[in-house]
Amino acid sequence: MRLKDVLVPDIGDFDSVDVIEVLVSVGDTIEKEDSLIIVESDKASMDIPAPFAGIVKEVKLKVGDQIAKGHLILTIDTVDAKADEAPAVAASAKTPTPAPAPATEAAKEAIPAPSRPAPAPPKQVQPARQPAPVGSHVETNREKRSHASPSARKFARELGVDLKLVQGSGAKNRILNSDIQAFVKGELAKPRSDNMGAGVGALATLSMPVIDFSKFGEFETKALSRIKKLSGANLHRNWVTAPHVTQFDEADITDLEDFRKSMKKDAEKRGVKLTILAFLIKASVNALKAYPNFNASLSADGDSLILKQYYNVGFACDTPDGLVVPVVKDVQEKDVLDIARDLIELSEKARERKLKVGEMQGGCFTISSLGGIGGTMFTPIINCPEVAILGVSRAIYKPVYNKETGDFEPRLMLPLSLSYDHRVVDGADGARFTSHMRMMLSDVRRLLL
Ligand code: CAO
Repeated sequence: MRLKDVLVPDIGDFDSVDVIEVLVSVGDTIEKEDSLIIVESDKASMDIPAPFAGIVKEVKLKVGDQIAKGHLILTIDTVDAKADEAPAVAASAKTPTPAPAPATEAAKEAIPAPSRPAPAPPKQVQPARQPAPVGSHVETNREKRSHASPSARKFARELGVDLKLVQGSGAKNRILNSDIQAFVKGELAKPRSDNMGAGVGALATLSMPVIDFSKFGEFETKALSRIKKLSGANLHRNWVTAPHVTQFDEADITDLEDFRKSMKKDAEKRGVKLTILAFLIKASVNALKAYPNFNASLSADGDSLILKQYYNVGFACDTPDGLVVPVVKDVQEKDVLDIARDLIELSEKARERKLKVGEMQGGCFTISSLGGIGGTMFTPIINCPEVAILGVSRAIYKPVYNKETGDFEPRLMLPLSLSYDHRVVDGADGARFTSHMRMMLSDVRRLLL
């Protein structure tokens, strides 16, 4: 073992400077010129590099210490590492013999000047450092800190930015001031969920790691559509603010489907495509009337319930640009054919990007039908400030036991998934609502009354 002390070099015109970062710890293997600490004066911050390679045995200062020229930074064991002497080694301070010299007798080495002294850089100024070769122990230590100049670090500290989260665009991924600015802009542009405090305190989530996907294979980047960005932010807010419960049920729509098919030709003559969705909208308004808490919104202060006297039902519509929710207005005044007509008009407009803002506003309840596509069940996200949404999956024939005949009969069963906001709706009412829907859809006469 050959121990050498590393002292603070000439730091220019300053009596003392503050230690703002200690970049190494005991046991670290370091190369000559690796940054050891960062110090800051009232004018600038600067790295202090290692004068030689070795293994750190003791660190003699900490963040917040005030230090001056000659102050002991740390002790390095230079035996196992290649002791590449710094050019500015003071002859009088050199260790006369190699190990086993005790630490107290360790040689006092002068070291190169800081990498960026200010205001007047002396001739010992070191150039900006580059990372050590990948795979070395030093690289592992460096991974803990980001590759940035002292001024960029200072800038990040002033803005409260954690450099580990910033992607560098400079040479060898060095983080530039412009990267920090771009990071802050990006963070500010992200949707906030201040309303319920999600994302803060105990609910705070880990930030998503920045992953270099090219390490795993080829890929291409495709920008999200404006609709996807908007609906994504809304869906996220709704998901984290409303405590969701999803009630599942099945409705026997065998008779309804027979009726729909019998009406289909007639409807087509009138220019209308009659799908199950029109009947579902009609049935849902009947259920909303029976259970008014579902036709409601929480007031902005969360202290009361706004019970609506109108019945507007939105439906999720899949478009090439993403999901939109047009609203069928005043359903209580419409028959099934009127509703089917509105569905065609609104979904065509949605797909041609011709929907007006007003045609997507004022909804009381939403239906998301994936029945034309497939699937057995799903849990839809509430379209806040509405308090419930009905998910509909593909109807299939199932054997259903008939108590009167004692036989199993093939019945067309429609899966229903009702997600509701548990702040407003109790579980019992959730089950009552889907039971009501089941009853309405199973008896077409009731539905059309
Ligand atoms: N079970 C079985 N068949 C169904 C069905 C169901 N639940 N729902 C619809 N069908 C049938 C229709 O009756 C129609 O059959 P016919 O041609 O014999 O009449 C066929 O499937 C196609 O229906 P459709 O999808 O064209 O019409 P629709 O009124 O049922 O739906 C619309 C219209 C706009 C809701 C739909 O086109 C759509 O965009 N669905 C996607 C909604 C979505 O993305 N939701 C997810 C939101 S959450 O991410």
